[in-house]
Amino acid sequence: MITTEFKKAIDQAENIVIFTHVGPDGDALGSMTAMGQLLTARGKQITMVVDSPIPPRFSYLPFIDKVQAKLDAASVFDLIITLDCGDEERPGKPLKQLKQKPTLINIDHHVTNTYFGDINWVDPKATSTAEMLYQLFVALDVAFTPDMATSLLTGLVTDTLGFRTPNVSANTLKIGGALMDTGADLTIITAQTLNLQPMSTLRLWQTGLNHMKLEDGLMWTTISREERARAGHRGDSSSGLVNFLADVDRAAIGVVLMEMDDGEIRVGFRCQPPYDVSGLATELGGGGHPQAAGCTLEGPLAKAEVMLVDKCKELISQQTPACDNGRFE
Ligand SMILES: [Mn+2]
Repeated sequence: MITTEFKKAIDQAENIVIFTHVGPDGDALGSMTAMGQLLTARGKQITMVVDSPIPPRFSYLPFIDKVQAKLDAASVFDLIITLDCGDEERPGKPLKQLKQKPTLINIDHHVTNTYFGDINWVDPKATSTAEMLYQLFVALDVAFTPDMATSLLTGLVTDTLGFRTPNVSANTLKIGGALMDTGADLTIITAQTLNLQPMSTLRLWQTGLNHMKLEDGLMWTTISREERARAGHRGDSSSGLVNFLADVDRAAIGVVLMEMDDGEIRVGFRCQPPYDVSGLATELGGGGHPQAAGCTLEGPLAKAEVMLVDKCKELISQQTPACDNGRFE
């Protein structure tokens, strides 16, 4: 852990800017608002910046109304903290727009992290950046508040899909229990972040499920720019569709290719162990976790699809255990 370096860096700083990744999820926003609360409690001036719209479902998060979409032109900071960002592109434009670059602390759990900070703490075994922050806060002897617990439990719940992913350990549940004891409401967090869906998401799933295909263990679908617009979908992830595809009993890997307004193709990968999609996502310029990763490809959609289907089938044949040969016939 980076307890000593972290403490020294924040003690010396007055104006701290916190970034998380574009297309923020519950771990991104939960971690960011928890860190914002900690630093505010320590008397720091904080600025929280997310280069994307905040999904309305996260409106219950403490401090979420303080998150800005842009940097103020005159901003000067003496410390940068990035949370849940695997590389320095993930915070988007605002990080690049900073006039001077003070010390950057990179706290993240993506196995593909590029260690782009001055102080790096990367723990791919952690279920979430929020779980790492919980450990850091305990080490710093932080007096947890119900609001802090709400932010941290949000990160835990969303990155584990409600404590269901293979990396959930007894310790993850203990941390979840401790956060509930401090005042976080698991029912509200689960309902807001996992159950509640805008109608546009169901329309997107409808389109994606209509086009789904299964070949050689690969379950995939595509969504064109027009289809995405018709569904009224605004985010840059498939909002859980890719999980459905990967969870089909005959699938090894699930993939969604979604064409964005600028013609780029956002790709989400999911798989079950022993399959690992993080290497392929990294090779294609993206990153992520062994069982959940993503990348962005150039269009057109049909060309990206052909290339990706080939690569995924090859990966499945390489990673299929010898005793399972023929499993996907
Ligand atoms: Mn995360």
